[in-house]
Amino acid sequence: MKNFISLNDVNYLDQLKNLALHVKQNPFAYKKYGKNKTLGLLFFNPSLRTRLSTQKAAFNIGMNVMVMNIDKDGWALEMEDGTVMNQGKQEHIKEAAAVISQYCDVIGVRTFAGLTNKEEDYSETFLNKFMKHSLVPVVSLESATLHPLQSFADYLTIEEHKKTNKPKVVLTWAPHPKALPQAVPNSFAQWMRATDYEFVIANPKGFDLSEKFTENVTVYHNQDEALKNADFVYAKNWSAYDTYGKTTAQFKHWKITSEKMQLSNQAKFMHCLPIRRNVVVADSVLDGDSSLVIQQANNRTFAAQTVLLKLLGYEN
Ligand code: SN0
Repeated sequence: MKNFISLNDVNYLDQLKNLALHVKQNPFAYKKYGKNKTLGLLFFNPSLRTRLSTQKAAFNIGMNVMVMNIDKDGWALEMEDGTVMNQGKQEHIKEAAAVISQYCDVIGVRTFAGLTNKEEDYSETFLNKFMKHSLVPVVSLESATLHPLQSFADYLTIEEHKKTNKPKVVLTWAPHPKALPQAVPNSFAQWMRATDYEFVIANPKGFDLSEKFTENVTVYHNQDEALKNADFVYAKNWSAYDTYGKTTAQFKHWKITSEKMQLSNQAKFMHCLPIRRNVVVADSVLDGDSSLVIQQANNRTFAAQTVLLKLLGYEN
């Protein structure tokens, strides 16, 4: 695997899943593959799970890790070629990416969507520029449009908890006080479409995701209808794609409550975290037996460990 920025970097999903399940049972069996290798993690945005689980994954295979909150501790990076750099930005991405590449064998980068310029976000301007100048494999720690490590962990969690071969998985929009990126739902949709599951999306009118990620997926604008017979309910807020970055204070009734979960087939509740309690989901659901959010977060380690092994050239 050359880079891991999307499901498109995965050749055989079943093989990747089997490796992850083996890694989860034998986390320290691959120690020799990361020996004397260094992982650099660059964060332009906050992180809890991604940062810690990816570090832990690297430690499990014997890698060394360097972490940098590059937005706070680094120089401000210029992205444009040919700029006269006499303003606020001190360093060009060309030198930064090349220099960091010399210290690392794999580089992880987190860059959220700016949510102001759809073209720029959806062409993954920053990540592509970074990869162009990086000399080593790059793993996305959530980019403007995708969060593949999260989706891989979500997929593993569903595989572990499914009771039928073709469970019904519902991705539902949920309310939130802020405008959030579409990366988590885009990515989840991309991975779910690669499985045999029955996958549907529920969101209010005006909140449809980009068709690039939802082709052939049934989209309900009525949440109750979508939840019928669901085996997994994945809640997530996202801001509008069409009226880009817009959000709304309406649709409070899209919050996931115990009553809503009763419409399902005793579904498991999922969310990537962090989650706004009693806005996205009621305490009773999040604290109840059906919630898988902690298991999802645990699987982040094994998803990252599997991806790091593949980026280091491990063949299974
Ligand atoms: C990010 C998102 O993409 O939605 C990261 C999720 C893994 N979430 C947030 O930024 C939540 C921030 C908030 O205000 O609750």
